Amino acid sequence: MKRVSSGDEFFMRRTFELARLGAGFVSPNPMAGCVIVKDGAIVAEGYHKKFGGAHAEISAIKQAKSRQLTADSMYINLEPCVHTDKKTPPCVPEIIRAGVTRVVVGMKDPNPAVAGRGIRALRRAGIRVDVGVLEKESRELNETYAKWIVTGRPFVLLKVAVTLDGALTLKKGTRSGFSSPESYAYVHELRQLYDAIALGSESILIDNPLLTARRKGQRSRNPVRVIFDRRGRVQKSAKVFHEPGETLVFSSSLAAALRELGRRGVMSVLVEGGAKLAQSFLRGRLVDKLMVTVTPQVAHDLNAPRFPFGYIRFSKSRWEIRGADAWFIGYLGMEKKSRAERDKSWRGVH
Ligand code: AOF
Ligand code: ZN
Repeated sequence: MKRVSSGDEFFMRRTFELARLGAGFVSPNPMAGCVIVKDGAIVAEGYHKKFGGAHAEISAIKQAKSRQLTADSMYINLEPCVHTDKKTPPCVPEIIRAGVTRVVVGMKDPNPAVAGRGIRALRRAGIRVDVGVLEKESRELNETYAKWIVTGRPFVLLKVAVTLDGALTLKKGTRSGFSSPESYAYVHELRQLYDAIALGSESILIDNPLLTARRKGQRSRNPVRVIFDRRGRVQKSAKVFHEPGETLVFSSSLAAALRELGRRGVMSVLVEGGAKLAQSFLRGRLVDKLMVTVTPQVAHDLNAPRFPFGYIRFSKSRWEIRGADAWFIGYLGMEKKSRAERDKSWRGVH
């Protein structure tokens, strides 16, 4: 039985804030945050700071000990680990030793090496464990990790910006940045969150972008830049090759490239453009999540190119407002149509 109070949700939200401080530095581990509560107040906090470093629970326990406080409850967005044969010792024995009497967990660890074993081990030690507080939010926080740890392939987010009338540029044959400053700031957050940014050769040739993560006042790291260039058109002089961080060029199929990235521990890919690459990802059913930034401007030209969505179907979706823009966020559902029907819907979009 789950007994959840609004206090539980408050403390769980704090674990998300802490977990996010590790964004971009912990992959391919999950983001994890932990708070220790005594008599209804937070007495210690911790988060997973970098890959190979201490887990969130261990940092929080250390902080509580340094303040000579004992814990009664512990909140953590992800089930504590029990498995060995990894970089750090398992958390469960430390939690038991710390004398915690109740553990509140956002979600089960989808890692097949954990998958409920951590929860069972805590319960066997007589600790009350409540699982599933803000579970939906916990899952979204680590959605890229969950896909990669289970399938070995990276989670793919496709991001597109369009005008109110669905155009990709204001005028045919031009490139125009039309999103709001708030949307641009969020794109840099996404670049921090995702392990890799992917672009087609066309975008490199036309825009010559930097593809770095630039956030004001926070530590940033650059994602791996991935360029899909089947015809070898991108020159070594392109700016992406001269920025800090790694740049990989693939001439293979997208599916093969994603498998290779997954093998290298890249658990998430942000596809930023252009329209042709986006279409190939959608067509190959390689997209997990789609974000469309809609700006309150209309194209100056009825011939401005439109986004070639083809036939897609969303399993879940929502809108978020950032500055003047509305962001559509949708998850791609499993196709019910046959392959032939789907291909028919794609015909004519090139
Ligand atoms: C936790 N707390 O803060 C994290 C967990 O190689 P290691 O020792 O860092 O272990 C990585 C695995 O531990 C990872 O695949 C996932 O199952 C879990 N991550 N667990 O209790 C944390 N980051
Ligand atoms: Zn752990």
